[in-house]
Amino acid sequence: MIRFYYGSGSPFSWRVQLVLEEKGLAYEPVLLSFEKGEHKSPAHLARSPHGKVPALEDDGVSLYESSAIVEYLEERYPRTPLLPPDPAERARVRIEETAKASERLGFADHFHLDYRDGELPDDLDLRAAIVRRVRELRPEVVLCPDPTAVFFGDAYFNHRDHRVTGWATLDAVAPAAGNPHYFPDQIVDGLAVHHVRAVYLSGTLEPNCWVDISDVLERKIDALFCHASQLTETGDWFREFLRDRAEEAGRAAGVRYAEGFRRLTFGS
Ligand SMILES: N[C@@H](CCC(=O)N[C@@H](CS)C(=O)NCC(=O)O)C(=O)O
Repeated sequence: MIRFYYGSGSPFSWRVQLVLEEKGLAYEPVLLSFEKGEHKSPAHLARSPHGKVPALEDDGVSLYESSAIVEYLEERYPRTPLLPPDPAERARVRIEETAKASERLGFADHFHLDYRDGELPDDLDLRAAIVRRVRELRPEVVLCPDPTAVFFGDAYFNHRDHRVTGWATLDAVAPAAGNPHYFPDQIVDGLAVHHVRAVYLSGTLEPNCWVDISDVLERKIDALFCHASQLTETGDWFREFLRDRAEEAGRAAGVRYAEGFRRLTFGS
């Protein structure tokens, strides 16, 4: 029988517990009291050398670190996989999640460029695809990740796909979309050049503009939570963390909740 060591109110423990429940595995939960210091006892330190929860024992295997435990459970007990094993089915789940998020946000439309996770190349094809969308949709404002935001603190750096998306979108917006000498085949196809008025860069370390999101913060969080198969962090604490971040930006903007962007405006 699996033995699951956890602490009260511990989000890293929830992560493992959600997986145990989702996979329908039988397990014995063992609550360690933080107040009594049970997570620092010699017995627990033997399982989890940093004296943290969660930890898991299973058939002679002893593990700590929630993400390692989740990976172990997924591979050791594949009968109820967290995601469909078939890549096409997995892709379908992701597409459905995006559709749900888009609906929650009230988007008029959304589309996929069908690149695989972690494999987005900053090449001519990607720029051409974005330029084509810009020339078709003719937006006033384009939003994309800030590709210059690389290091967030000393424990996280920006995912490569985000950085590539940011650079490719910026290069597509200006000068490409507005210049007939870039991707002239699209002009031959009947598309006209388009000049975007502003780009808002999200996830930036250098915000110069704040948008009041007080009325829509919960909707934003709900939309994020629609991407369930992509989230390793779930639960109320994560919702609270997102609120805290918006509150911090709100202080800079003088409103309750805000989101900071680096805004670039072109022309007059
Ligand atoms: N990276 C670890 C983090 C575990 C962790 O920080 N656990 C917290 C509870 S959420 C803990 O045991 N804290 C007690 C302590 O650090 O003394 C994981 O993913 O399992």
